[in-house]
Formats: sequence, C-alpha cells, structure tokens
Amino acid sequence: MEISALTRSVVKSNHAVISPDGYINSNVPGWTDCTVNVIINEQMGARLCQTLITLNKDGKLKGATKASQIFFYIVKGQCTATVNGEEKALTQGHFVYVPINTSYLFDEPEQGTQILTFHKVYEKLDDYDIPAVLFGDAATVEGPSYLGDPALRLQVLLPADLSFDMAVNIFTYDSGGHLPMVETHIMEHGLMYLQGQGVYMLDHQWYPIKKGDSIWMAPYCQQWFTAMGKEPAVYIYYKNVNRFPT
Ligand code: UGY
Ligand code: MN
Repeated sequence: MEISALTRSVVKSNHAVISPDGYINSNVPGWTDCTVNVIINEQMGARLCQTLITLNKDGKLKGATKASQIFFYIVKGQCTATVNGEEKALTQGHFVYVPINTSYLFDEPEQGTQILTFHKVYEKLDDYDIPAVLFGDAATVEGPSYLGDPALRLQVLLPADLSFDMAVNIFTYDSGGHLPMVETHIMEHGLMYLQGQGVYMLDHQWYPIKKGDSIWMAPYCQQWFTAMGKEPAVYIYYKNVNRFPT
C-alpha cells in the first residue's frame, strides 16, 4: 500500500525537486479546459516560471505575453498554435518561442496534450532587437556530444544570439553517463525529465529522479547528475544567459 504521507518532492531555499504526486491545479485566466501546474515560480525564490499544462479536447491557451517571454514545448499530443497571426500544427517535440508583447493561441488539442512552459522577464540590450517568434522541432536539432563525452548529448533549441537572454536545451545521458564535474555557476535552471531516470546531486544532497519530475536550481546551487536504468535519461532545461552579472 502506498503511504500518502511520503513524497520524493522537496523544496529548499536553493533547489527543489517536484514530482507529479504533489501537483495541485492553478486557474490561469485565458487558459481554459485544462489543468495547469505551476512547478517553479518566484514564490519559491526563483526568477523563472515553469508550468505544465494538460489540455482537454476543448482546451485553449489564449493570451498575450507582457514583460515575460514564454517558451512552449509539446511534451506529448498535438495542437494548433497561432502566434502573431502565424498558424502551425504542433506535435510532440515541437516548440514555439513567444517574445514579449505578443499574442498567442493554442487550441484544437488532442485529449491529454501536455505543454511545458518556461517564462522569464525579458532583459533587452540597447543594441539588439527583441527576438522574433520562433517555431522549431527538437527532432531536427543536432545533438553533439557534450564536452567530448559520447555518453552525453546536448541539443540547443534557441539561437546562440545575444538578443536572447534565455536558453532552452535538451540534455541526453546514456545510462551510466554523468556530468563531468560538479557544476558551480551563477546561472539558474528549471528542468523537467522527458525520459529515463538517475540520481541528481543538488547542494550535496542526492535525489532519485525519473521521467515527469522537475527540478529548480538557484544560482550557485551545486549540481551533478548520473543516468541509470535501461534507457537514456533526457531532460529539457532552462538557463538564463547572455546578460551582465548585476
Ligand atoms: O548548461 C548547464 O549548465 C548544464 N550542463 N547544467 C545541468 O545540466 N545541470
Ligand atoms: Mn548547469
């Protein structure tokens, strides 16, 4: 028998592990006939927001970005996205970057379609324009080995262009593959596991992690991961980039 007083989720001052067993739904104006789980947010001390949306067949996400840009990624299922009047059919692995002050509509979903979002307040650079809307498909993004280790592959979904102040990458680890060192860095992360399992070290504590789990890592939260099990471990993650340290 499962014991409902136990969870793998933890929320600390510089990191959090959120497993789906503790989700409580939020209502978001304009996002209808869907469940919304706000997984990472400034309420926990983060400077990004990460949500997971599960759409019913008549579900719709209608809105307009303001100060925050939003990256939408189709975790499973399919829908139609209309951004600034441009319409595209999206399926698993497709994504769309919606810059600030831009209207969007996601509709006509298959029942149970899941969309992951990363939101960040945009910091404009004087000499660079705000990025344009960008549609993409992770399946067509190359995944070179990471730091020369063939067990690790990194796909960079957004352009390496100073107009962007956020990166979204997909990191794939073959079973037994691990980060080559404990990372200690100013950038913050939000992530969600798309496949597999392993053990994450966060601030010198070790957590078993699997598909569906999310992690928040504050700046300077020390981090390391090793993949375990019979299939590669895959996570999609956010990172703030390209701006002066203040
Ligand atoms: O880009 C990164 O900092 C990445 N290597 N970190 C991580 O996966 N925890
Ligand atoms: Mn990192």
